[in-house]
Amino acid sequence: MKRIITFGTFDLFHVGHANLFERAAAMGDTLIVGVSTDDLNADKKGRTPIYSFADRVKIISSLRYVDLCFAEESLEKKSEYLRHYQADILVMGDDWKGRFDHLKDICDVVYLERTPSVSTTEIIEVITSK
Ligand code: C2G
Repeated sequence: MKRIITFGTFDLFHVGHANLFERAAAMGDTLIVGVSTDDLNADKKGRTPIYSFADRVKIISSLRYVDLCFAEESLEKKSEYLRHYQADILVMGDDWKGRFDHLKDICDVVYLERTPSVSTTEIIEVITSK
């Protein structure tokens, strides 16, 4: 039984997120998702997510690719999360390429190509410019 883990904010859930989950789920038997808290996202991106943590968890938990969600409270706690959830593979989009290579002593680390031409930031820009 292979356990796959991934992390992200997944704000304004879009097809890039779905493609990542689809490919990550196909790599193993169980897909576990660490969903960034509102505070962590504010730290990472300098803004509060449009969708609250509770709403993002509700959307992500309802996807057939996803078996389990938990709160990602800090980027620094990754090794703790990987051990706690007994992850075999950490999967991230390639905008994070190299950033988690130090975790390769705990599990495999794989970066998948991002889906081109879609991002939460761009969606916000398009909507606010209308
Ligand atoms: N993603 C993708 N294609 C896109 C947009 C996003 O494959 N067009 C992927 C990202 O590469 C990431 C995941 O979807 O792996 C979630 O994206 P974000 O919500 O932007 O995640 P981020 O806030 O960068 O959080 O611990 C790491 C993080 O918490 C990552």
